[in-house]
Amino acid sequence: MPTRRDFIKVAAGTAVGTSMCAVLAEDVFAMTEQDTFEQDSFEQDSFEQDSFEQDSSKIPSHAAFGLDGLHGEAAKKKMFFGSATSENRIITDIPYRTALVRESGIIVPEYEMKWDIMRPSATTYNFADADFMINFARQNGLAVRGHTLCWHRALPSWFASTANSRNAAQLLTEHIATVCGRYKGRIHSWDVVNEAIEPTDRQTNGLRNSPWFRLLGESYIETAFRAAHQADPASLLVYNEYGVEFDDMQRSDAILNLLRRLKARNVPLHALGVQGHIRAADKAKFAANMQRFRTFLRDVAALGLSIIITELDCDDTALASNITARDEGVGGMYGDYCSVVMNEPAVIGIITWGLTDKYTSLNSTNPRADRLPQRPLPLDANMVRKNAWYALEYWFKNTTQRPRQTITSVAEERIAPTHRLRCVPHTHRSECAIQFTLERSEDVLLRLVDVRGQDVQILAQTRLEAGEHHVVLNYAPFPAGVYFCILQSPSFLVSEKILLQK
Ligand code: 9MR
Repeated sequence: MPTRRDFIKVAAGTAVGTSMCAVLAEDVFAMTEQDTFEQDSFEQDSFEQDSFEQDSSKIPSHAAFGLDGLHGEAAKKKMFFGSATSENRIITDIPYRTALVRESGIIVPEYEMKWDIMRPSATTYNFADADFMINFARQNGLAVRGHTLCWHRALPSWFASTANSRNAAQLLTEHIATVCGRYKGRIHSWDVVNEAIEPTDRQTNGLRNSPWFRLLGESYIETAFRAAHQADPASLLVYNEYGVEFDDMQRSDAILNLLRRLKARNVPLHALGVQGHIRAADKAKFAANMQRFRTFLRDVAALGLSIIITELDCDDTALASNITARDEGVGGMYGDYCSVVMNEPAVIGIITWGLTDKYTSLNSTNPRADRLPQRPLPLDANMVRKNAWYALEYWFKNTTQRPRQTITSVAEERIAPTHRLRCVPHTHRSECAIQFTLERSEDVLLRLVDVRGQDVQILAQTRLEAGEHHVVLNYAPFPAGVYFCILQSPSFLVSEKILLQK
């Protein structure tokens, strides 16, 4: 997995400008206000503070902090929308990152919080990648789901030879205390235990014959939840599972019974995560099982649990090559799926497993026979919204409002970064006044991108001192329309939508 160091190498070789190129990889994250870099001077002449204040009211507030994507729609119903993501994509792909921040209110690290990344050895931790994700989220007003504290996959190579029945409980509780403790108060919900049921393994209660089960028996599940609650009492604790949408009821019955046993023992468990890995091939099967799926969700809700759709994507391997037909097939499946889950008040949010087809893990786990990339997600590889996106939007618009927003703080936090970036167009002179404030001396990149996330102009790339900065964009050469102004540094990224009119 690429590290922050890789990012800087990429940045130095490509998009980031001259002053940053001189900075050695290791130094960027360690730079302090004492560092001396030449500072390009910004144009300040034609910027008028008064007119800035006056004009800023014309910008619709929801657009100004990125609530005009799917999360914005979800939030109107006190729900949330988010997606799985990872460090490398965030760092290297600006159009993607712009789309991520625009569409999501919550993110989940696809790799960075798994044992194989966090635990180089039985006694050490790697927090760098998870820290990056948490900091990125915080700086962009996004909530974070933690994934995952206890799973039979993604275990480090030392695990099999080191863990035994005498030390396994200690290993698990120590890991959870350390990781949950470190991120206490910053995680909306933790996938505490992932995929513990597999009836075909023929173990007691339909439990999966996982390393954790072999070492500790069923008690590992309770142990994990209690440890997570102790370390981070404010986090919503989730049992996360797949394969409940259409089965012979063996899986869903086993899951429901596990949830019942946990609740009966007063285990701190707050929600079921329904992964939602669906396949376009299963359209008829899904329709035939809809009622059973609905009943399952209601039975879960009857236990007093919330439900989060945690990993939605739609495998398109069964569909012919034609892109339009595939997008319609996948979008149709999203619609069918939403017609069930959005109608259940216990379902509080939807997370897709990736946001864009560009980074779906399905191409490696289940490649298409024709070798074309799969199209399972709401945005295509160019960040253009597809049928699946519109299906989600439709259902967020048409679902009933949930009683309580579980990530209220996101909407508030999203406002904060905009204090650092404000853009006010002056139509009569085709200029846009851009103002931002830096809390400390940083290397910044300020750019104008179009609605597809393509660069239109680099406005500044330099190291700047702490304080307020002004830039004037002359947009006379560009067509009128909607653009995004993006300000980024190694420690934050903020964007603002601007309507440039002439
Ligand atoms: O999408 C993830 C894939 O890239 C990883 O290689 C794999 C192992 O870490 O995990 C995948 O994500 C899984 C998630 O963590 C749990 N539910 C099933 C997901 C898809 O396999």
